[in-house]
Amino acid sequence: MLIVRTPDIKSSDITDRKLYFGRREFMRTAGLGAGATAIGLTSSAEAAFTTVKSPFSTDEPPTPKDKITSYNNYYEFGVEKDDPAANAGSLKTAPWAVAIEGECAKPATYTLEDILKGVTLEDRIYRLRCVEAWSMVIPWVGFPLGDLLKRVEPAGNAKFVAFETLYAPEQMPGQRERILDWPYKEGLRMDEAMHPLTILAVGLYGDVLPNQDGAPIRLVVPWKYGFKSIKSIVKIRLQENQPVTAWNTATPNEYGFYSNVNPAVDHPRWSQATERRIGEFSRRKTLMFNGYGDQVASLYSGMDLTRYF
Ligand SMILES: Nc1nc2c(c(=O)[nH]1)N[C@H]1C(S)=C(S)[C@@H](COP(=O)(O)O)O[C@H]1N2
Ligand SMILES: [Mo]
Repeated sequence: MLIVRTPDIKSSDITDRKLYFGRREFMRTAGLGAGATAIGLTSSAEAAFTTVKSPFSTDEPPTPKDKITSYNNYYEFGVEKDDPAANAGSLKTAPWAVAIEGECAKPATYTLEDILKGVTLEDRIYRLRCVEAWSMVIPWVGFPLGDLLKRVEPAGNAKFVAFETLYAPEQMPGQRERILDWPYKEGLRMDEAMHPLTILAVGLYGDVLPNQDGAPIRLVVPWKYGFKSIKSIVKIRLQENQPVTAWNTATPNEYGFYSNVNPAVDHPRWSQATERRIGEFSRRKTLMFNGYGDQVASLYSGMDLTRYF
């Protein structure tokens, strides 16, 4: 077991008392406070999670935390990259519940605390490749989505999983405008959802997930374009049919259901061959399946990879 401690809390992290105590409350109710207390909380250092390392992590250097938390796509809080960090403070992340419904033996609404009870949280350092041709390396804290899905006992006809973000226009200014068909929706095929690389993240850099990164719980599917990794999830539905997704509905010729990272298939308006790694000067070559082909290519054998953008 590896105890992750945040090395130093900046004054900007502790000045907002509401956020600070909100976070403490989350840790306590999620049953995470015990470990934190055991190693001794002080006002200058604080452990948010106890985590284990994962063999799925990349050893590439993580993108600095200030970049990961200030350069975001979260259209519920505005369409500019710095809008989510500026506006997502209005999102109320506690209490939080996720309804899991549809084709399963034990549909249930789980509180965040229920979801995390008995779960081993892992450090998963993954590449994130946005469809806009920029990328980061993000040290997530999370656990396999498949472990949660197994708890509801999926039925044989559960072929897909649909996800929805919270719909709360009073908290999410972007939802007061018709940018997308709210709430944000995404989906995976069942085998993609059960794949060990697919995680639900609740933290990054060993700390509680910042609101702008999808607090309190978001999907991360590292071999697909970033828009598949839906934030602030309140609903998960097991279903027989392929789910309707927000970006595919908005612009079907630009954003497909599969959206596996593929340098050989260009976006209608730009090349996907290279990417800008945030914090680096020169561009990198984009890798097939974002470099996760060894683990996931077999999921798509027999599919025409030039079509499933
Ligand atoms: N609900 C919701 N989820 C979302 C988005 C969004 O606008 N709304 N943007 C997506 C896109 S395009 C990307 S690249 C990633 C960005 O995640 P990050 O801001 O944590 O890096 O979130 C994805 N999840
Ligand atoms: Mo994206």
